[in-house]
Amino acid sequence: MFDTLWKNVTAATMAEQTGFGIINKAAIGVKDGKIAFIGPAASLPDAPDQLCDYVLDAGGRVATPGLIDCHTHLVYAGNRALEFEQRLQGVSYEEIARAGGGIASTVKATRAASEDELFELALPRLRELFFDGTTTVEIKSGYGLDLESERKLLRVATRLHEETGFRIQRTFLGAHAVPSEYKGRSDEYVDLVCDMMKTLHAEKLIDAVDAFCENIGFTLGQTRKIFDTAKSLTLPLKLHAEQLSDMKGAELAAEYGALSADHLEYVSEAGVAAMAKSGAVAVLLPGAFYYLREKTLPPIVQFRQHGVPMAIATDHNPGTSPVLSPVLMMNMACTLFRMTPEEALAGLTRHAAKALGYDKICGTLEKGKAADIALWDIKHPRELSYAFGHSPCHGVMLGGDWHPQEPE
Ligand code: DI6
Ligand code: FE
Repeated sequence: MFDTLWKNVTAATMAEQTGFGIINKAAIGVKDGKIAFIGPAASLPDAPDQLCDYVLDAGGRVATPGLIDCHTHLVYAGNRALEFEQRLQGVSYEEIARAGGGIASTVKATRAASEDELFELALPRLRELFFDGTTTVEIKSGYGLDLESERKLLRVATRLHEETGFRIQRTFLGAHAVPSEYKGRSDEYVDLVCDMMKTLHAEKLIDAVDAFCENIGFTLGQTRKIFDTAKSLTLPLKLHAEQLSDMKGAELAAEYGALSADHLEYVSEAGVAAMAKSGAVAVLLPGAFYYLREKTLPPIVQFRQHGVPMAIATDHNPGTSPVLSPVLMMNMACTLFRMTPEEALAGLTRHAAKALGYDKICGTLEKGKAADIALWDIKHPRELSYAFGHSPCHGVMLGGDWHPQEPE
């Protein structure tokens, strides 16, 4: 009846708004890569051995939906450790960016790297996420900034999916920065971004479109132009908004029906209300907040009051968040943002799925959803936010295939 059957599971289904959706002494049956049964083992129609040839005793371990890292810049070359040192000596992120460092230095290294080199650099990063229970990752382009290089990044993201089976959303972030050859001609660069988008969309390399709306990035008007082009191609939208200042990006994202607005430290209550109305997810990025030693917190209480779903992601990138641990992000969401452990886990599962438009496919443990499941060496899901510095992940099921962290 099932391809795999887990028994003796503490299932944190995240399918309910409270109590982690816990089912104690649960069984999870998997068929054809999907969850075919989830509920108390006592309600199985027969003894486990009668229902399946491959029964795994989970020993009371906690199962959660496979984690979803819904905002990363995973494909790039080089690193920015030198810039990290400079920042410690008092130079700001904005000053470094304006002086041609920052994103531009990663663009230079990335343009120089071959597709194979970029793949070999990105694969171990993806594996680290996997060791932390991750099954779905969003990957943005944006360190190429010309047609050939942006294509290279999106092709690497495509290959990462093909060669690992990870669910990967490929987001075109041509509007990440104005490349040096377009210095002072940002409107012309925006035209190029729109052209690149059309070309790469026709090559089936884009699943969604993002832009960096910021005083060191792109203006509201330029973002609108990019969004109009994306809409004409029926591509889903997301936006880096209000990371360093209030540009009213959240309002724009809401107006265009974007899946999410991300960062949001400086969003106003009007922006929060607009997001609530449009149904956009607030993607919060505690790694970047921590790394930039930001003082202004995203307005968690307002998001709660207005009912805006909050997702959490690593924002993995070499400049402002060189982190590869979603579990650490759960801890930081609690310690830095004062979110609850349940909100933090919802942020990496149910709400992260919504931020990608994948909420029908994954993000909760429910019958009919993908069998993307993380199994943890813990007794209660709140422990995921509590401890950090090691991964309590015992193993991951990806589309029905079981991958133990250590050979069994
Ligand atoms: N916001 C960020 O935090 C990253 N990109 C963005 O738009 C930073 C990217 C970098 O510094 O390389
Ligand atoms: Fe980002």
